[in-house]
Amino acid sequence: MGFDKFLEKDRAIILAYDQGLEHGPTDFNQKNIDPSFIMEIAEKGHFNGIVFQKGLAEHYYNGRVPLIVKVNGKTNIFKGDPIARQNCSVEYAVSLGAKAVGYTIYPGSMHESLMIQEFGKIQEEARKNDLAVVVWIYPRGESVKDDTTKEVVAYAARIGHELGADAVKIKYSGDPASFSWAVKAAGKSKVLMSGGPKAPTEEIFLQHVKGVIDAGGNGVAVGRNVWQHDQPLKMAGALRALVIEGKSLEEALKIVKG
Ligand code: FBP
Repeated sequence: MGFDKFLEKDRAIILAYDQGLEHGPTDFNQKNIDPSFIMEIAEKGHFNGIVFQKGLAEHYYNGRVPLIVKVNGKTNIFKGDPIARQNCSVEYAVSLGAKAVGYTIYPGSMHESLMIQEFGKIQEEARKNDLAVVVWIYPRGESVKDDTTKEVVAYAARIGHELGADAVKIKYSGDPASFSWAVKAAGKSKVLMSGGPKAPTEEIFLQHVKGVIDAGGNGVAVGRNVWQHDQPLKMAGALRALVIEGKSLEEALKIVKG
């Protein structure tokens, strides 16, 4: 089943670019607002996968990097307990060239059951179409006070595993020891760290990535820390060094600053 197409030595660096829907153009500058620029980073930076919503996949996907079509999403205009509903069928994702579908669940939201139910159908549909399933699990809403504690992050990972995801995309819990509990909780699902806003320094971001690998995680599915960087391909090189090649933080920093 599934996620092997995205793995290299059991690891993966995935480039996420659905922020135009999730956050709006506020994340973008003159260059990275253009999805062709991101497609080029994914290819030249040797990413193992790229994430697009269907609209971008229709116009910009070039077939040269494995595609994950995100099949749900939401804007950040509404501020209540979050819900993101399906906007693309599995069948249509296949027609766009997808090798996986992506779906976000917000456990803790008052709407979590709708997303869990909807994801259940998508997961089964994906299995019939031999597509991998990646689930973004972001505990969020009134009931969630801190989404990066050891227990909350491990719970997120376990939810993905219980629901049949091949890979779970979760937040970093702050250190390798606590994150290794999430990796355990994820069982046979692969574990990818979600990036978040551009970190104050490259070192902070890359330290987190190294922590994920040290904890036994499989890699990252990140966006802003790559395509908001002045030199996205250097950041891609640093990620590849840490995640795929198992290099040290010092070596990765040399690449990104070099
Ligand atoms: P980033 O590395 O840019 O944070 O991307 C990861 C991601 O999961 C995107 O796929 C998604 O658009 C975004 O984060 C959602 O961010 P949030 O819901 O935390 O605002």
